[in-house]
Amino acid sequence: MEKLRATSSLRRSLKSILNRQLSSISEIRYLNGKRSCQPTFSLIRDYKSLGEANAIRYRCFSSVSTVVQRNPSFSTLNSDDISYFKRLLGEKSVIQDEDRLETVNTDWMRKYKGSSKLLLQPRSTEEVAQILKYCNSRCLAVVPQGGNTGLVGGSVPVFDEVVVNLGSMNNIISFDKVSGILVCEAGCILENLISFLDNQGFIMPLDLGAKGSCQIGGNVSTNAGGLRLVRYGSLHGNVLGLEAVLANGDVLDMLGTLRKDNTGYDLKHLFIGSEGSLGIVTKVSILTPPKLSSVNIAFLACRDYSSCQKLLMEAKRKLGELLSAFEFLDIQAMDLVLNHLDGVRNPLPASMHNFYVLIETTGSDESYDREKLEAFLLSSMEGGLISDGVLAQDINQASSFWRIREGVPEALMKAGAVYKYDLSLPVEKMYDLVDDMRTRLGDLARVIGYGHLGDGNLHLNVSALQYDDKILEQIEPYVYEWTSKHRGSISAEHGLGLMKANKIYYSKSPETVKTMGSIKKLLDPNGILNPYKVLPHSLDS
Ligand code: FAD
Ligand code: 2HG
Ligand code: ZN
Repeated sequence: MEKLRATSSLRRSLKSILNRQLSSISEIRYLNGKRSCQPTFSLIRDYKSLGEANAIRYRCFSSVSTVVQRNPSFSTLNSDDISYFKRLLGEKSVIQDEDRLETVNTDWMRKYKGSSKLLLQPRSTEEVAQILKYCNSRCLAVVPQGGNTGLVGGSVPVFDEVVVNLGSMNNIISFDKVSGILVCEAGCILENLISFLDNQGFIMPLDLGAKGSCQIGGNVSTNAGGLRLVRYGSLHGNVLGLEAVLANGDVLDMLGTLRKDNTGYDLKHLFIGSEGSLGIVTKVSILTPPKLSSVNIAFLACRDYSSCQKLLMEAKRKLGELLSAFEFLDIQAMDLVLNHLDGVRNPLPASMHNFYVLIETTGSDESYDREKLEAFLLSSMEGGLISDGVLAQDINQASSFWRIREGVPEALMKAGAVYKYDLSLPVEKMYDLVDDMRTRLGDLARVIGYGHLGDGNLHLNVSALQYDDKILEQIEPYVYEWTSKHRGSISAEHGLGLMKANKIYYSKSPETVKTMGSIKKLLDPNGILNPYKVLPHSLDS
């Protein structure tokens, strides 16, 4: 009797959900190009100098043991270097202005800060090649930089490395409507590519909250995952070719546009995800899927994590090829967003729920897609997996749902200090770590769990009013050991950067790391490219 009553109330609830369904498909066509979460730069921190000229100049809040010495074999800039770069690039592209340097020396989180005295803005591959050739001959260290939205301290200098920002190389080279292959320069901002493709009837196979600032070269160099990976897979599959400049200035033209090409080693993969440590990516060729007309977004509440997990299994089985995003956030993440972001409200206002799931479907047949989604929602409600939910009825509502999910990093920044962990874990174990961390930290800090559930990627964030070593000691190495014990990855999508260069062994065997070191040595014998990042510092000696 109890069960029957519950079922009929769930049916009523579902009916009201479905009544609120997207009324016009055409309204939502431009959804993906429009939803945008510009990174904020409002949080300023005090950086404590460690004092020694050759030790790291700033306080690194991310890892207890990250203390780096400047590599003594690197030269320091002199006036001849500046004159050379001015002759090569022209005065305007050689920047020594303090305010601009402050921006490129500081990362998005305001957590890592270098002290570079020089920013170079090349406009062509040839200029990049000349810069690197010169830097290599002078043993000047270089940091390749895109939109500087990286979250692991990889995009900013550690000491006085020269910053080479690709922002001026932002041309679209070609787009083939038949194959959907886009070829562009590395400095194109992701959101601009999304808008360009939207007009052509295509979409980018990746999308992320930082799209307004990040560049495709940065995306490729970090092998960024984001919100669509569950549907379109990783950039290792979507990037068909690229052009990269090695440390000695050699240009590797691997800018193929072929789906199939088995001629020898596929070296482009070395540059996808190597975070600027092997070369500077200057051009990219990428396969883009057609834009489909029927997009639906459901914002759902679940009682517990186990329901989220079962809902994912059901979504994969019942929505199949339509599923284009499956994201989750816990009540603590929702609470942060509601408290720190203006104009954001919970679309399920009756009461707070423990977990929220955002599901997006994308297809080409409106009535078929809706039927499938309705059947899925109905059975999930009857099965008790969903406790409440709403379907976006127009583009504004759809954007407001995405704003909640994409707004979490920004809300975390506004809340104060944040320790970020980006983990791949078996889905059934994932939230146990969040619970464990809550027990370990008690009142010391808030623990927030959210992320790309569809890809088994947890974003574990620990939020506190200020950075405190007592907090960090409770988190590390516990989180890394926990992840390693479950054969997870300590970097699902953000990379290793400076933050996790010395932690690589938690996810990779010594032999694998040694081979990576040999590749680095081969391609960059002087180690000038993004030093102190990605690989453990012990390999440098
Ligand atoms: P940067 O931050 O400038 O650089 C990142 C790394 O790539 C550095 O090591 C840099 O040296 C190297 N690099 C940059 N350009 C080049 C180049 N042309 N050649 C060689 N090396 C280069 N990441 C995800 O994976 N998924 C997400 O969902 C996601 N969401 C985010 C949301 C927000 C709000 C923010 C702030 C960040 C998010 N990120 C996410 C992290 C970040 O946006 C990505 O890593 C992005 O791909 C970085 O691109 P970028 O152009 O900003 O690169
Ligand atoms: C996201 O998915 C980003 O929103 C940022 O990858 C994750 O803030 C984070 O930890
Ligand atoms: Zn993410």
